Amino acid sequence: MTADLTSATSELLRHVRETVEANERWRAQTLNLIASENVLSPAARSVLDSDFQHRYAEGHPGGRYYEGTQYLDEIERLSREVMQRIFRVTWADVRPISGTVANEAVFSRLVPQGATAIAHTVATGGHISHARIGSLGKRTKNILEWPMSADGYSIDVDAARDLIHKEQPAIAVLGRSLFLFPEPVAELAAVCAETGTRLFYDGAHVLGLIAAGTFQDPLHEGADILCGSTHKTFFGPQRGMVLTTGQDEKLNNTLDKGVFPGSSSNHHLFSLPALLVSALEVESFGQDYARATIANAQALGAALAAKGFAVACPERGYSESHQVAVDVEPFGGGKKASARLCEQDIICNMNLLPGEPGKRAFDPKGIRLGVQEMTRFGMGPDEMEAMADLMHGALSGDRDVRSEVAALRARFPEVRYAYSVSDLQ
Ligand code: DSN
Repeated sequence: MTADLTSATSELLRHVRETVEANERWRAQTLNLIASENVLSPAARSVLDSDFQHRYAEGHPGGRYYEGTQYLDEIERLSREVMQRIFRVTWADVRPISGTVANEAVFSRLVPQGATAIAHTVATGGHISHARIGSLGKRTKNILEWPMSADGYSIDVDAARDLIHKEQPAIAVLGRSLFLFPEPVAELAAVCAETGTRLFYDGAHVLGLIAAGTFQDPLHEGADILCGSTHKTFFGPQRGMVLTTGQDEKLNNTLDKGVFPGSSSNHHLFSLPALLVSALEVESFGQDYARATIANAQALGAALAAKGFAVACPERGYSESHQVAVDVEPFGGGKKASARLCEQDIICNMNLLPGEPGKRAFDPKGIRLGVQEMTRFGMGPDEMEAMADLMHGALSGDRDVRSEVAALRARFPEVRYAYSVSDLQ
């Protein structure tokens, strides 16, 4: 039966569909370099839309507050098991619905009101949930800044040890959103153990690299807790996770309550099967993918530098992650440059660079580039070089590069490092 719609409603309905389709078409002809995104494989997408969309499942498999959850219980149990295997631990909570919600579960239980914390500022790459105006800031405004190396991209370990010793913070927050190099986890773990400081690692950006063992292994280097989102270098659906080694049962129980009822009730069940399929893909293909991603970031950094761009950390090989940071002040700053690139179908974001005041967030010097999505479509170092040339063309003159961008992108239509839909038959 067709509803008797007013013409305005029917026009609006058509507009909804057309807008979704227009985005799909446009995305397929762009180069996406947003460092916090990625794409699902068709296999993972094939289980994304199901009856789980309609259901509730608070609690744990086998211990729910609702009946009818036996099939979801199976998926959740398996998801937990696979994550524990991938991260070589015995405790994982896959229920947080995002990285920030996972962080909230931790901060809300482990940071007493008004306690001392240490974290990165947004300018040195810290996530907004680590800031005074974010999740951590709801617990305490007493957030000290990590002392940094001269280039601003690494923690000054000796100064950080002294700071922890002197201030004895309740929590020390590592991990960032602008994240080029590993954190000194092992170097800080001993002093944190002495001062009773919880060493927390926000691995949202680099979770897929951690899973692959190609970046660092925070929990086995001494961090107490690892949180992350599951849709960046870990190429699953948009969700979050909390992990520990599993050895500290009291900590596990505290975090469990932080997740539920602390920061979520129902947990967007529809996306859990897609997370499970993606996690199995990470297990099968994650190492090759992570190596290719890091090599691509280094290749893009070098190619941009060869074109005259001020890429961060040339003497350190530009990056050991999926990201590259570029000072684009000569092109009018991050806001203007990222807008111009987007007009030309190259999508990235403006970003504060170390040393900039937080109030410049809407007009910073830099842009942040992430190669993880284009790597998933199979691009390699040659394409990074082509991309650098297109960016140079778009920013340094009037060259309209849209058709060249579309031609490059069209050569890589399929998601790689993935199962096919028929593998689920
Ligand atoms: N802050 C977002 C980013 O890094 O893009 C993720 O939450």
